[in-house]
Amino acid sequence: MPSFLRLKPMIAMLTLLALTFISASRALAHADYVSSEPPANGTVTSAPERVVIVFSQELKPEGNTIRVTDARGNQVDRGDTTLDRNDPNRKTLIVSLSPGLSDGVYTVNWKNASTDGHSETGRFRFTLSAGATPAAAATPLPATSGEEAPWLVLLAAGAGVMLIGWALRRRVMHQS
Ligand SMILES: [Cu+2]
Repeated sequence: MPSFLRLKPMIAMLTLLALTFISASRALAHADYVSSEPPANGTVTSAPERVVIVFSQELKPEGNTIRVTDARGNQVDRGDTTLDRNDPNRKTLIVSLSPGLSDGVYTVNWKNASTDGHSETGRFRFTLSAGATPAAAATPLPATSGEEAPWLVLLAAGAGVMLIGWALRRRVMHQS
């Protein structure tokens, strides 16, 4: 086999490895969703007066928006997204909601601007059900974000490294 052909799989694997680590560091360096009130995919039993979202990084004072809509797409927030002044780390956003929301499913779309110059977007839902027992919200699903969760990327990186190790071993065994 000509030597340049034997180099090809090696280059492909190194490229894959590089891309994996680049995407991993990118995901880890952004202001991602950490938690919220109401919680993502949770059910609340009384009309919330505001939506609060905590992120993983410090945010800029400008350029952040939380938009909350009802099931018909009508805006129910008051367009006053702001940093939570009670959070000295500046990782928390707040938007106030129209009073007296009725039962239903609400969608929260957020966009943030972190101090490292990056912007992230994401979305989650919560349900308002005045008759529901709080136990109904016992198993909230992970929130969806604009990017994969860091642990998912790290898992992919680990799998990639294992795959490369396995491929290299195969190559060595074929040569001997
Ligand atoms: Cu970033």
